[in-house]
Amino acid sequence: MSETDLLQDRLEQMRGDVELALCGALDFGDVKVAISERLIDAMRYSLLGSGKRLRPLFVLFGNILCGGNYTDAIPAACSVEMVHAYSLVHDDLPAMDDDDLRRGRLTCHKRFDEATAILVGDALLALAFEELGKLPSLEIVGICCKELANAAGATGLVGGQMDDVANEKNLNVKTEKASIDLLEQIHLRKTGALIRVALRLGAIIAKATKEQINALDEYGKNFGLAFQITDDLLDELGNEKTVGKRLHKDKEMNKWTYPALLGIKKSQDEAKKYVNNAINALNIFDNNITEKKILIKITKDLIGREK
Ligand code: GRG
Repeated sequence: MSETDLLQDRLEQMRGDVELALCGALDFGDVKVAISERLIDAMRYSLLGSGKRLRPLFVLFGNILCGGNYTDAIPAACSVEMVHAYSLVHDDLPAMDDDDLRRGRLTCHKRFDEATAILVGDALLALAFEELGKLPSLEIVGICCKELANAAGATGLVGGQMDDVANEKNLNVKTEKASIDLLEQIHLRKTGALIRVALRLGAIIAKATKEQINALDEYGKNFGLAFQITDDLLDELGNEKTVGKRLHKDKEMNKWTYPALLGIKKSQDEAKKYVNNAINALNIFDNNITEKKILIKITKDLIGREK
């Protein structure tokens, strides 16, 4: 078997473990009160669709790179994916991006209805914190709850989304530099905060050193920006069927994106710069760790990704 196949196998094994744990977390088998079947169906529909599972995998990568064996980190992996899934469901609502397609099928509010979609997001966010309660010690549960709340709330995901929405409604384009700085600030929170916290949670559960956490944080920050720029490029250049959602919407809505502000070529160069920065941030970790090799491959593959 070639090294590439071995790395791919390992990645699929990790993804399989995440998938299994996510299914288990939505089993509700031992819950004694009656839960609305419609709510559970809609939660399963939104969480168990065909996502790439990037963020939960990052929890596991952060854990392994810092010496963990990733089993202990599985609940944290599920919790970050739950927050991500909630944010997608709410982002697709008519009051936000008003999208009909997500992950190649109808968005939650189109498949069910708006009220259900709002409640699915609320329930997934709450379940994310319940999931963290399964972590090995009360001290780790406490630290991870604080970290995730910070990343998900006004200082992170929600704050970034709020500025993005506000920006969209007030298109007073300033200088290119000022716009790029503002865009970067939005994406560091809207896209970057969850990616960073995923790596941090994995590391914290492995009882990582400050140096290890800082390195992963730097990796996450740069990966997040590269991920967002390539997401913007996909909206301009991608194939709707492969990406699984409606494209060319940013342009239609006159949204601030990297290609809109910098053009395609400069945006591609920026993405490459952040990919290189991300990979360099991993220098403190041993090159022989299989999962480091996988992480580097995932990072390089951002350039030219098709979904
Ligand atoms: C509603 C609080 C709130 C936040 C919404 C999710 C989001 C924030 C905005 C969606 C728009 C967008 C382009 C976000 C940045 C990139 C991103 C989060 C893409 C989707 O993540 P993937 O590609 O999706 O990892 P999958 O489906 O693979 O999980």
